[in-house]
Amino acid sequence: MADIVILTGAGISAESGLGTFRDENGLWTQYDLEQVCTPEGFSRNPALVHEFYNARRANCLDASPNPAHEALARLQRDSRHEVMIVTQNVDDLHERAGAREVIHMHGTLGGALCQNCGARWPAPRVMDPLAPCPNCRMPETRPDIVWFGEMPYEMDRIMNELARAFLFVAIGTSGNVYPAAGFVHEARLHGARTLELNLEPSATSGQFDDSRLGPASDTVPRWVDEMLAAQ
Ligand code: BV8
Repeated sequence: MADIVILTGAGISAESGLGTFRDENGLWTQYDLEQVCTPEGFSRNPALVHEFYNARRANCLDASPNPAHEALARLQRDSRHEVMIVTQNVDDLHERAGAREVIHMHGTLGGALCQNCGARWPAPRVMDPLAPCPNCRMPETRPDIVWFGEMPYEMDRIMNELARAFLFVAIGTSGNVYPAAGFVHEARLHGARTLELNLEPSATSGQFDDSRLGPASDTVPRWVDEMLAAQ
């Protein structure tokens, strides 16, 4: 069980070159969320959705973890506390920085799912809407990503960890999307201290005990150094 729960969002991967969603020229200014991030959008135009995620999968392969990802992996490795990382991100930069057991509550670009039979397998670099599912052969494959209106993964486990943690830290998230944006409330309900590390104030900044503004590649290593020096 974790003593420290860390929630990350697109902002932690921004300095690795991966787009955020709601910053200026963010992903939601280039694509219509309804068309590429909802089950309805997928059934209307699966080719557009695969194009959107194929582009992000390619970006992800070209990207590298930044000092913020590396600092969190160091905290997990060197802290005497149990540290759990829950991410809204679908990239694998936490893992490539050495983090362990990362919970991807919104799924991953590296996963594929069959809409027809529920089979899961590692996603190819480029997913094709006409490709048959390796299990049921139906051409209903999709990225294993949680879209709006779909239940995020591992919610029970996340809520259990929030109920026990003494510290909740949110990094690089605008606090617009639920249930992730509600985690700070959940943590406070159970007496945890709460810290936000973000480039600018988020929609939930007022709910955090402490908030440090700045780029994650600067604020996260600094915070991790403090945590490790204090133990
Ligand atoms: C659910 C997929 C229930 C992966 C995403 C009406 C109808 C239907 C649903 C709802 C509704 N009203 C509310 C809802 C719930 C809905 C929701 O919250 N909508 C919002 C918009 C109001 N949520 C859902 O639908 C969720 N599911 O509720 O299910 C249910 C119950 C029972 C049974 C079934 C279902 C599902 C939510 C997941 C949706 N999937 N994406 C992908 O494509 O990547 S959401 C998308 O936004 C991403 O996943 C991302 O994780 C998420 C949040 O974005 P952020 O990570 O915060 O990124 P953002 O750009 O917003 O912010 C970046 C931040 O970083 C900024 O603050 C910026 O300042 C900062 N930053 C930038 N640079 C840096 C930095 N910080 C530090 N350093 C830097 N360098």
